[in-house]
Amino acid sequence: MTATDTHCPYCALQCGMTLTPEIPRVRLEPRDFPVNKGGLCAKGFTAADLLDHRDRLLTPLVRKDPGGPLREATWDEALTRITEAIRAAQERYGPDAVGAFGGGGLTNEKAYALGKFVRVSLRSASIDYNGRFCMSSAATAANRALGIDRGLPFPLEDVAKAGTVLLVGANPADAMPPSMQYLDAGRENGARHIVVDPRRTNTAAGAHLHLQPLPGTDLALANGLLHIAVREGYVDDDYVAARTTGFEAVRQATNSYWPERVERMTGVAESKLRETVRLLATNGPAMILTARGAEQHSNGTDTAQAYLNLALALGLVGRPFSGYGTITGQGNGQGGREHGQKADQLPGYRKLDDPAARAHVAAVWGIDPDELPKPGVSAYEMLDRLGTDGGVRVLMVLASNIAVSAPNTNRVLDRLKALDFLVVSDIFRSETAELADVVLPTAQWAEEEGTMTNLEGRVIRRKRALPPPPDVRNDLEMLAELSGRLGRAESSDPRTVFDELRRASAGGIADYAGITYERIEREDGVFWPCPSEDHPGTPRLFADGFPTPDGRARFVRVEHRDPAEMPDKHFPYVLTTGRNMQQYQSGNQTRRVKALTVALPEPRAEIHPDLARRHGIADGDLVELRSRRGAAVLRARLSDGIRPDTVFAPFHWPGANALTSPALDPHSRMPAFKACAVAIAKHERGSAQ
Ligand SMILES: Nc1nc2c(c(=O)[nH]1)N[C@H]1C(S)=C(S)[C@@H](COP(=O)(O)OP(=O)(O)OC[C@H]3O[C@@H](n4cnc5c(=O)[nH]c(N)nc54)[C@H](O)[C@@H]3O)O[C@H]1N2
Ligand SMILES: Nc1nc2c(c(=O)[nH]1)N[C@H]1C(S)=C(S)[C@@H](COP(=O)(O)OP(=O)(O)OC[C@H]3O[C@@H](n4cnc5c(=O)[nH]c(N)nc54)[C@H](O)[C@@H]3O)O[C@H]1N2
Ligand code: SF4
Ligand SMILES: [Mo]
Repeated sequence: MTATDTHCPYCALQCGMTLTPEIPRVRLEPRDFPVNKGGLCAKGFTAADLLDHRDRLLTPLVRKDPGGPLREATWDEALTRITEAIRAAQERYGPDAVGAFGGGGLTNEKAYALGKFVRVSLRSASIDYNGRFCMSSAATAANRALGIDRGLPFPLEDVAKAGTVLLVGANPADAMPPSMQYLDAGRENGARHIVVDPRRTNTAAGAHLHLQPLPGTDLALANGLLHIAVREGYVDDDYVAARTTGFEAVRQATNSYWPERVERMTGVAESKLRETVRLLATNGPAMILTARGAEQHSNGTDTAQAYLNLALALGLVGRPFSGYGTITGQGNGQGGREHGQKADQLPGYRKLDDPAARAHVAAVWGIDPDELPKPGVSAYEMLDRLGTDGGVRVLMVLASNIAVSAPNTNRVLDRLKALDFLVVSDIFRSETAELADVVLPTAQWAEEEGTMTNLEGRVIRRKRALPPPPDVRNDLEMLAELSGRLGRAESSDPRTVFDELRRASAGGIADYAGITYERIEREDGVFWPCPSEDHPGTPRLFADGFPTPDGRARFVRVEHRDPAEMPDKHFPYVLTTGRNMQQYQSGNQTRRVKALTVALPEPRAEIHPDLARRHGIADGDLVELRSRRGAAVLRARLSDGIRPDTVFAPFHWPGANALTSPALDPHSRMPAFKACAVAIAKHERGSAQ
């Protein structure tokens, strides 16, 4: 049988793999693609196990009576119910009462089609997606500072050439194992890596320095590093003068972040702060990379901004093997935030409130610009208002399992139950699908064509290696059919949709106009912006200038703020949440892979032995964590690698997000997944979750 070159279904590394259909199963082999160079993690290696998994959804499901069970149905019945629900809600409450929640795992074509479906076929403003929970803070900060949000402004291979890398709230050893080859190569050549993480992760364990701050104090840390850089004469004055604006206000703001004070605020020793600055400034080329640990806070945008300020002051951005980047997470986390499934956005990273952007996209879509809705509200705000006056009454969820992954899930579950009608498109019956009125079975990655944009901004091809099961459709087909029933014909052919996306993005920030399926194939991916077919694409940004009105990068003054919720007498510890190597996101896929659940069968809360002792907890005991919003039971894993005032819980199972705080960053509307206050107690009976 023929082999098909494609990419992993999971994270933003988008490791190359080859699939060969065989009887009875598909053979999956790693591929020598420029990003993974033959490497795969345990999730990638086992991804094909889900193609013929017995839990797979094979027909639409419909709930005939409220409270009754989900039963198998035909596509016609399912889609008829959906169109009826849409019409009824829009007649009664207006167009915005029907909304969609998308995902950063969707191909560019599907993300684009979903945004267009909501704006044009539904005429609704109500759309947002799980990237709001993921990338939004770093994206907002990069847009402010650099005029563009491309997670890494350079290929990943540049990391190997950096002399110093500062990783803030990033654990690639677990989140993107094959990417470690670049850090390892750097280290072999004498590079110094500094990891900022409240836990001694596998990434931190291999680094030259590990800074272990209290969660939520990364902004103070960055301002403290800049303070030292100013005092010790490390600021690149020529670069600052020639290529930036706004430094003076930032310099003044950092005056009060003297090292002793920053040590008190963060818990990081002054000597380590000084060593970090010295390495960044003198052991170049130097890079600063942030990920969710720094960004998923009620001050996440300003925190990312503070690291951008530091990178600009040291003259790193736009120099070879240097700069600032954010490590994008989901498979299409980058492309998914460029083409219109975000509440305020049109394709090509255009803004929905920009008249010129509206005119351009409306012309491609063949409508009047006035017919385009206004920007809608962000993900958690939309969820928080489901079923209320002015809120969404009929919600379509594609590629997200919000019942597990949204913050404050007890509230979100209440709101989902208050909907008139919930539609979920998924591969499996997720916790969210269990609440739906209609569940639509969708094709998996190996069964569809499309493009994805990886963490480097490299647009790559997802290719079909085998057909989906007979009664399973992909989301493009589903959206086109639904749109047709609502009176507007749309294509379900990925190439046709991609060509339309190219036109819609032309001239925008994320310009895909010159990218074709053939070029992607020939060139091992094409980096955007790529405005014409004879343009080589842009692997590296900022060498000559910034896409801001005056061509300069902007410093933005930022000040430390305490996390929205601080520990107190009743909830004395900080809970932070994140990832384990063997599970992916809400776990709806990876909890069904035997090899992965054998390796990690249940959620484990990481607790320092001192804290455990205080509460009579031994390794392997069940513990109950409680916050103001809910409780969760997890298995204790004692580790002296975590701060004694901090508990870490993975969110791959229901539970962690019953605890988390929905406090939103004021700029990005990112929830504070990485810091809330909890109490802990030994749990005597029952099982984890
Ligand atoms: N195995 C696996 N890999 C994944 C995923 C997955 O679910 N599983 N998901 C993918 C996605 S969508 C994403 S977004 C990426 C995320 O990739 P990462 O951001 O690397 O992963 P996280 O575990 O969320 O957070 C990283 C680290 O931040 C630390 N941290 C917590 N609070 C703070 C804090 O206040 N300050 C600092 N400095 N650090 C803190 C945590 O201890 C954790 O080690 O991973 C991608 N890869
Ligand atoms: N406490 C806490 N919560 C977090 C985070 C954290 O660090 N801590 N991280 C946040 C982050 S960074 C992220 S990215 C989110 C992720 O959380 P979710 O958005 O829940 O991500 P997934 O679990 O990947 O959900 C994707 C769903 O879509 C299905 N799916 C896969 N491909 C397709 C497709 O092509 N079409 C359709 N229709 N369905 C598909 C999968 O089976 C799965 O059910 O969680 C956020 N929540
Ligand atoms: S690192 Fe990411 S893309 Fe690579 S195999 Fe693992 S999950 Fe897949
Ligand atoms: Mo993410």
